[in-house]
Amino acid sequence: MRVALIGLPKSGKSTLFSAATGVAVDPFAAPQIHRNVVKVPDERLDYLAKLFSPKKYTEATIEFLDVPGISLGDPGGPAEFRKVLPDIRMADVLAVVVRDFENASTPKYKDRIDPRADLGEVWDELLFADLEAVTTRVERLQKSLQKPSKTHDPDKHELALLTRCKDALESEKPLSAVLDNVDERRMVASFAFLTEKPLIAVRNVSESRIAEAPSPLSPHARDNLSVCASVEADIAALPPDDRKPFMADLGLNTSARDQLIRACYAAGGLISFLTMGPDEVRAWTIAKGANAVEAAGRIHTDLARGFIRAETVAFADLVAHTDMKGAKAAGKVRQEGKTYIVQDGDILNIKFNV
Ligand SMILES: Nc1nc2c(ncn2[C@@H]2O[C@H](COP(=O)(O)OP(=O)(O)O)[C@@H](O)[C@H]2O)c(=O)[nH]1
Ligand SMILES: [Mg+2]
Repeated sequence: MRVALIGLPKSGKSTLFSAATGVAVDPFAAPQIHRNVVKVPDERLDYLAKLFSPKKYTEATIEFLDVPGISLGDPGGPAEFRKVLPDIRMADVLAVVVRDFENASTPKYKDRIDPRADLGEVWDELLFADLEAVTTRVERLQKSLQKPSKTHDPDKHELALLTRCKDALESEKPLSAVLDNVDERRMVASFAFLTEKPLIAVRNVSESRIAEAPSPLSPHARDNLSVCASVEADIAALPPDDRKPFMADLGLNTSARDQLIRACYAAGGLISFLTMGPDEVRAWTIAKGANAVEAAGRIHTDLARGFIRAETVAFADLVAHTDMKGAKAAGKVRQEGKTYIVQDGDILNIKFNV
């Protein structure tokens, strides 16, 4: 999964990126995209590792992108935004970071601290970017439809759909509300529309409000987080064993990094399944709703091609009965077929034949 941290300038995107990845960003470097792949911490893997002492321990991964601020009021701002748009379009989830912190040494955007208005401004840019892409394509299709061509029928079909998209965007509706079936989404997939992507609002609060409960900032956000990015970046820079006590002192249960990862999985409609054995314990990311063959294919195409069945046990059942032997004795190990919908935390052993 790829997550883009976006927002207005100086909202704390790079600071949150550091908190999420542990990678420091030079505040004086020229604006550019930073990327880092993070291992997704998973306590379930720790349990499995104790059972097997495996040779390899492989977490799922998530990639974070720190994208320079959207600053369209500035001269050159729109051009800068266009430059980073293709990278934002590659993301599966957008996390919009908005400023809600006091800091005398950080100039305020438009001389205000107004997270709701800031998020609204970013949202408008996302709508506008999609509208621009749709309009360009609509005009091209209208032109080509005036002449006979081999693609007349599919073009007409696409034009009808994109016209609906254009109408929606013009009345400030996101495309996630327009594209309501798989076929339509597939038809426009190559546009990688921004308002079709799940969005998370991250309110970056002052140190004094660090343990504040999140409150919704926009009806368009699937989830809302409230974090103090600067403290969280300090936490991420500590040796792992020192983090918990430091957080406890601040009244924090979950780090911004873990909150963000969890929210991205949920908003992105993703789950993990696990595999285990003496060679490797491993977590794999798949879409919620994926079946056993799709899960097998995630591991290796051979496993999907030669799929016979998936020996399955829920992680919670394994723990309740200590190990595989106990789970088997309790009748908790199931033999599932191709159409079985994999659940978060399922431990799979794919039986296959190629
Ligand atoms: N007090 C305070 N300052 C912050 C916080 N988050 C970021 N800053 C400061 O705000 C400035 C801009 O942050 P940065 O992450 O570079 O913003 P970006 O432009 O969105 O990447 C930096 O000087 C940060 O140290 C925060 O939670 N509290
Ligand atoms: Mg930055």
